[in-house]
Amino acid sequence: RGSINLLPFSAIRRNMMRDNTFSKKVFIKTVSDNLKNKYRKTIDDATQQELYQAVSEAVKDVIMDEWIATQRVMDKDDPKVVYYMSMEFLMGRALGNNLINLSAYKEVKEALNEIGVDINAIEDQEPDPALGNGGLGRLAACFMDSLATLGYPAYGCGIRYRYGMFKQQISDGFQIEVPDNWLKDGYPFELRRPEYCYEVKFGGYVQESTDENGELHFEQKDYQSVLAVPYDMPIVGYDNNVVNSLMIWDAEPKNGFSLESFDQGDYDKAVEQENLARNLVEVLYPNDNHVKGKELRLKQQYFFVSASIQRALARFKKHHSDLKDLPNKAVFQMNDTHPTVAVAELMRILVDEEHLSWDDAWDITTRCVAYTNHTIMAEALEKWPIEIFQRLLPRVYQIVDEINRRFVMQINERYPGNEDKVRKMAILYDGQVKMANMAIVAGYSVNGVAKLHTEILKNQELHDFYEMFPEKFNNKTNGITQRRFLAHANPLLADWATKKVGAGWITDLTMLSKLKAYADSPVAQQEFAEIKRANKVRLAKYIKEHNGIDVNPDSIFDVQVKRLHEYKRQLMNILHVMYLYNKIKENPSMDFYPRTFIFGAKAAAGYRNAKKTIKLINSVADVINNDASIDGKLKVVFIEDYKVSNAEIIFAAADVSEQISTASKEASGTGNMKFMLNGALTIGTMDGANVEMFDEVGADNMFIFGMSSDEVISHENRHDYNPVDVYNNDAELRKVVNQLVDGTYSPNDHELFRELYNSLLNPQQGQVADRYFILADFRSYANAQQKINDYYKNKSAWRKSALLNIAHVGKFSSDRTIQEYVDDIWHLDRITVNMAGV
Ligand code: GPW
Repeated sequence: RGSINLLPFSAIRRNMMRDNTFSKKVFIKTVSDNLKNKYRKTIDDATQQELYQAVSEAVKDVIMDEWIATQRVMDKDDPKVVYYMSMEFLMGRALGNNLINLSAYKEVKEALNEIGVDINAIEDQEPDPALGNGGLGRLAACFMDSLATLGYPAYGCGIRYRYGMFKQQISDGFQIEVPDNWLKDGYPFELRRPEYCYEVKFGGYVQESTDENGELHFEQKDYQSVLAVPYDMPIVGYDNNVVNSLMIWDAEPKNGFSLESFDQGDYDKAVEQENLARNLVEVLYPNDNHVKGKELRLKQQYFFVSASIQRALARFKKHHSDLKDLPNKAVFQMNDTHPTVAVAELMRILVDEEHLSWDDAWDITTRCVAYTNHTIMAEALEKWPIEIFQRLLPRVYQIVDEINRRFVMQINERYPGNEDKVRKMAILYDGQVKMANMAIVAGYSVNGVAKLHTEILKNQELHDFYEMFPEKFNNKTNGITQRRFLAHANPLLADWATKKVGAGWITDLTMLSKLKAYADSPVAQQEFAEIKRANKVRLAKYIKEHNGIDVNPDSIFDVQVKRLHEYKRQLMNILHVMYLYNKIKENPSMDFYPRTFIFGAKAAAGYRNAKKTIKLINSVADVINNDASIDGKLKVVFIEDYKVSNAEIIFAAADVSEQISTASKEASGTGNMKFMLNGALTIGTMDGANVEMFDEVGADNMFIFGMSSDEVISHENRHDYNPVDVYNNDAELRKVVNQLVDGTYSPNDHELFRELYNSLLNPQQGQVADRYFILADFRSYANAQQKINDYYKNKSAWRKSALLNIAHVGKFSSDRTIQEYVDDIWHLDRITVNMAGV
């Protein structure tokens, strides 16, 4: 990369902050200088990708000044820092969001306009850094945004996967996974930091020795190691000069591949070590709410955790010599159990490398780590075979073993002779390392992500732990960032809200409650309707371009976008579409408001039922969309490659938000909040954060249906649910279920959807029939959908409800969530970054 002189733009931007003038001329000059220096091109002959790079470099220059200033404050003030440790950060595109948070989006958009460049087209050049699967990874990204905006010192710690979430192509209705080479053109918003490299060791054995003072030492021998190299991404706070860092780790071979090893006869070992570095961060595991005990996954976990802790301790040591002060300066928040090896790694470093006693090390560790649980799904519980764990991390395993030994003693003290308690709570049991148990035992805080979820943790899933450590348990209901999901995603609605209630909502979402005053206003309702329609036209255009399907922007846009999972019940949604189609065919003049059912979802590559559901949705779409006899009343669209960037377009355009998980299964959900923020009405179960949305917005403005979580859980405990009874007693539902296997949607292969049929009625070995209560909830769902049909016809009532949803969304900002984490768990102080004189 050549050196680029970018000073003019940043200087001008700072002038802009002073006298409110933005020099488009200087900005354009910066962009054209960048094009010249980077590509030997002018604006006229640059490609869109080159323009994107040049614009991003210009923006990065501004960010750099604030980033330097923020790091300087952190160095000087030495505040307590949160290290948010997560296997996933689903960031979405950076350029547009950074411009929003620099409060420079409009100015840059206009400047680009003047040279005939469309900012949307430039933004579309950026790949989505998709270093995450779904909700959990996106939550981490929203948290980073809120931390910076609230001015809290924070590092995100994660992995720089060379391939993020796969790109989804739909071919003949089937999902095909295509590698996502997001780094191929170079990513402008990352900074390689080779000066903060660390070694991470795998395998070998532990050598014990005694020194002259009679003290025991443990040393890992004959290991393979890789070099962890961090790349920092700037996290720009909203209009406050604060720029935090996301550190994502790349793996490099320690010495490169050297002939030296060959000479020593260690050729094989050198090859292995080289391959380890190459494979380690190659790809994100594409599973959501499901783990497979793959050795490479554990390697990834230890790799980023060890490197992050080493960097955190190095930072700490710049200011401190006594590690007992660590809990006052650092907290490690573990995003689910994926980084839980942090507990043992921190212990290892404190005991083996810093020579603290076990008790001192344990005291420090247990005041530095905290754990967030994101699911009660059994298949998402991480358990590693001891054999793998011990072979890969021999010294870390010894430490886990000792943590376990001491904890089991504690259990026995409290519950003498109660082997059941040991069975359920021990960290090592049945040949397995149970990561959640270690996270709870070591963590000083254990939190769920919505009220209902936390209650289920306390009363069911983690009840034994709750009984032992009630003080650890707390709730932190999830939230989302309004900067991305309103300011950036929906500029029309954002501007409208600002006109009505001022711009305060950008950093205080509860300000939108002032919109209540407009809910009954015919003018406001009309304005809202026009904005919603414009956003529907925008999505219709996207669908036309990507799917070739014409959709009617005056139909109800009914949307379910999220990972494909049986508990999320996309199958129930499409069965209901099939049901509606049957009804319209039987009675073409029935009362029916035109509806477009929109789906977007990626299925884990090996998840058969999920993939079949995608095929079913596409097959149903083919039949319905091509049936001229229904007069376009019903359309079905499957949006290919659902990701953060198209999510922004989709949320803005939705009328109806489908949040239909089996009650008790969706820990929180966050898409539900993004729809609400954009004025969609929710049809949903009393699950996850839906419950709290209902508390905020009220029964009149939401469509609730289905079994409660208590009902679901008691059926599960009593094993007394029989879907065949439901099937036998509901002729219309029976017809729909039969259509899965009678060729209606698969004329060439009647067996194509047999597995889905079987999952409902005819469980295969080891399965439970209709595990997610689709048939049980179907009628109640159909009734709620009927209510939507009727309600939408009353334009004024619908728009009023939509406005009330927006007005009551305040609680669901991740700013509120982060403030609660800070108050109850992290105890951080805000920093202020002043750019005057820079
Ligand atoms: F299984 N979530 C997710 F708990 O997106 F680890 N992926 C996951 O692997 C897990 C949870 C895990 C989601 C929850 O399903 C969702 O309900 C929640 O809103 C989100 O995490 C953020 O808390």
